[in-house]
Amino acid sequence: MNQDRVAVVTPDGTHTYADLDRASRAVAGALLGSVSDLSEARVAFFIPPGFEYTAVQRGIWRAGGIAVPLALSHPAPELEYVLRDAGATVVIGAPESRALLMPIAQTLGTRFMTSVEVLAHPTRDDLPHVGAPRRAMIVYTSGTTGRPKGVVTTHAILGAEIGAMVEAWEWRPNDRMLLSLPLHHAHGIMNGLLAPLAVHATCEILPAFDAATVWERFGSGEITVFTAVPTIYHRLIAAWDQAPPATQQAWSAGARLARLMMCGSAALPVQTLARWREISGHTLLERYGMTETGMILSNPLHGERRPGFVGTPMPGVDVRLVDEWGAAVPDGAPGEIETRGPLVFLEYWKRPEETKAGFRDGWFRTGDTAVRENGAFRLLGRSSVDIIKTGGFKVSALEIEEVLRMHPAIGECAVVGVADQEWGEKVAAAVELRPDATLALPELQQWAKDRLAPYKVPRLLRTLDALPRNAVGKVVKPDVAALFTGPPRPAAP
Ligand code: MCA
Ligand code: AMP
Repeated sequence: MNQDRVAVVTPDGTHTYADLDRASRAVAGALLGSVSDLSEARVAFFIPPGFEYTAVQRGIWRAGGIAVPLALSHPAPELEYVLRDAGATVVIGAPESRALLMPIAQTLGTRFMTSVEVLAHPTRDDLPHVGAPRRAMIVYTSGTTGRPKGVVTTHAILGAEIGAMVEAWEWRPNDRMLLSLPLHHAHGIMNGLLAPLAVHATCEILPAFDAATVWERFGSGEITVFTAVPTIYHRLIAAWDQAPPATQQAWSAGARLARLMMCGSAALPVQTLARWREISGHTLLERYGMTETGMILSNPLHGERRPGFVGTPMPGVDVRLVDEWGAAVPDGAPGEIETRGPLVFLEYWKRPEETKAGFRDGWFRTGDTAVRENGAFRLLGRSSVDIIKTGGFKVSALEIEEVLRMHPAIGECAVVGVADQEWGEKVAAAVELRPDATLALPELQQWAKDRLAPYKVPRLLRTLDALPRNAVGKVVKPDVAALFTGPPRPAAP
């Protein structure tokens, strides 16, 4: 491979594969110090999407460590939870994160290093041999049970997940990806960053999503591949609609030169797909995956992409639909998606019971329901009402409820997802107040944002005398959701 090829482009500059090799050997040298192998030590990192992120991620791997990406938007309690749960020995942060991370690191006895410091370290050549079965990454994802769980993948699993995408979507060295997703989740990390780098293509990385910047980059005609969540396409459509006609024309003309635009992480509304086709000329390729499984279903690169469908199994992936007892359902009948094969994660970090519960006869149970029609899968929903997808982020209603119960005005509460055009679902909280307490949404949001990631903060609030409950006193979530979609009810005094 020609090391002078461009690997990463950021607003600050252009970085070749040789630069990436050098920088990652520097990071590995800084992390290894006097040892020869990190031997799966967890190294967390809090770095904006860009070249430094990429170099630190590789450096951790080259030193034999497990990379634990942290979310830039998370407040201290969420970061502390991840660092503690992962047992991180080191956390690498951009210099401006020192004030946020240092106190947490001190509490936990974790070493804090700045990205500047590790990248300036002399490069190291005697790096350990890191075999495919080694653990490589832990990505935290919300589940039905309380706090987020660490999804562990090995180098072999990452390789299989990347290989399937490269094959299905025909990644080539002359591709240029535009990446505008956060890099603490699988969509951005795997589909956005690692797939293009695996074939020595170029990844153009934005520090954060911005609709006008994305359109300008499309307008250049240089971008060949793009991937995003439905909320991002919704925002891009809104930005296009507001632009002057000449700008619209230039943006659309450039976008047409791309070879592939993909969507996933949440259901793509058919109207978004249709409108995007009108303004960009692209029929979005919708695919389905999970942090635990990589990408397992995809519409075809060549051939018909059916609106509302997520296609057929990715290369090397087994997918089946089963009833509640694990028996295969016939075509046309709804069933839970189960999958097996080399892409499936190794384990939930330090949670053997939950790992075991996630599988049935060697098949991973996704919790998503689908139906197969003429060979292609159509998603119907999730088996748990307590999982909410908002802006492409998966959040746990139970986790949010646990935090909200700590609010002094809240006696009891129930959190649900409410359908929304822009966000897919919005986080909504129904609460029973304590005697004589009052609570307004802005006040609740202000309180919650110090404790929860921004996308877990409730966007809707109803205060009630009593939550809807069944005969045994259990809160009935569909009835709670109806509070937000039905006619407005008078608030509790
Ligand atoms: C942010 N805001 C929200 C949400 N997120 N409001 C409601 N629901 C949300 N989910 C608020 C912010 O706090 C802010 O409020 C206001 O919206 C505008 O913020 P802005 O900065 O414009 O929005 P943003 O923070 O940029 O978020 C929009 C986004 C983002 C770019 C669409 O949600 C995003 O990057 N989503 C991608 C998620 C993702 O990568 N998922 C992949 C998971 P205020 O102004 O009051 O502060 S992996 C996965 O699902 C699997 C593997 C798969 O299949 O891909
Ligand atoms: P995560 O845990 O963040 O990896 O999210 C995985 C979940 O995202 C899946 O279990 C699905 O519920 C959802 N998801 C991913 N892709 C799609 C899609 N194309 N349509 C609907 N839901 C999706």
